[in-house]
Amino acid sequence: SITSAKIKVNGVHLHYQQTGQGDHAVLLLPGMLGSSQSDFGPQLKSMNKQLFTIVAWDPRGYGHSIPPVRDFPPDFFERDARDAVDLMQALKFKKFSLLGWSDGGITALIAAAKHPALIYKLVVWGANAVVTQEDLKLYNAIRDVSKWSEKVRKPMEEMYGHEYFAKTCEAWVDGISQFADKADGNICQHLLPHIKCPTFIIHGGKDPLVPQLHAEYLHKHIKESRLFLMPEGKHNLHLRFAEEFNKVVENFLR
Ligand code: TYC
Repeated sequence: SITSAKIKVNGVHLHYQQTGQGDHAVLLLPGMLGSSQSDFGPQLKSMNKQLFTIVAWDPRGYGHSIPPVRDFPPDFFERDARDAVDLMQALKFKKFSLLGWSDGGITALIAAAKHPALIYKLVVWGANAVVTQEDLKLYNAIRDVSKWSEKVRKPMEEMYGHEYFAKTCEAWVDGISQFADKADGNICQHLLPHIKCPTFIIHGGKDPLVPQLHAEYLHKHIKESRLFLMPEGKHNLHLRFAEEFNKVVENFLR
């Protein structure tokens, strides 16, 4: 069974889902505007519950962790990283692995770099440590949510209502674009050398949102990392190819 609960962390009532009885605790971190419910159905359902205790969280301002309204100060990824680690500590997990998708991958990279003693292993996919000029164009192409595909837009509008969804998407584009003004478009590249845990980087060969150079960059700068390409995968490879994704991730974690 999958339980759903809230716990107060850093002044915010964070929502999470939890399943499994394994000794190995893992936290699943969703992408921009994502939540445990929208982003991790196949992982909560099908990952091995004897081996793992699986927690999936809704970052503040996303999913069912509202209020607060989501905002994007310059340190929003660091804030998410602190919330994520503090959530797992509040739930009494001493050491755990992080599985982060896209923005959740960035959060996981920062958390692993800042808390090496707490993180056992790290898995990221569709993540990036820098923002390039090309990325800026891609971000601006999704600013207007009426241009999103029906398939991706509908669950978001059901979760948030049209107005919150549209506003938060625009705020996200402005928020992530802030990094392009920094030297080298840095988000967390300076932290990558501090990641000491075994790291598994997955990338979809057909990801239209995050160019493959980001995965290669992460692999180059994270010492204990392995890069795995899913040639047919797009950005949502863990949903579209859930069975293969779960299998390779479980093999890496065990
Ligand atoms: N980072 C977003 C996420 O967390 C996905 C995304 C990447 C959106 C690039 C737009 O141009 C973009 N799911």
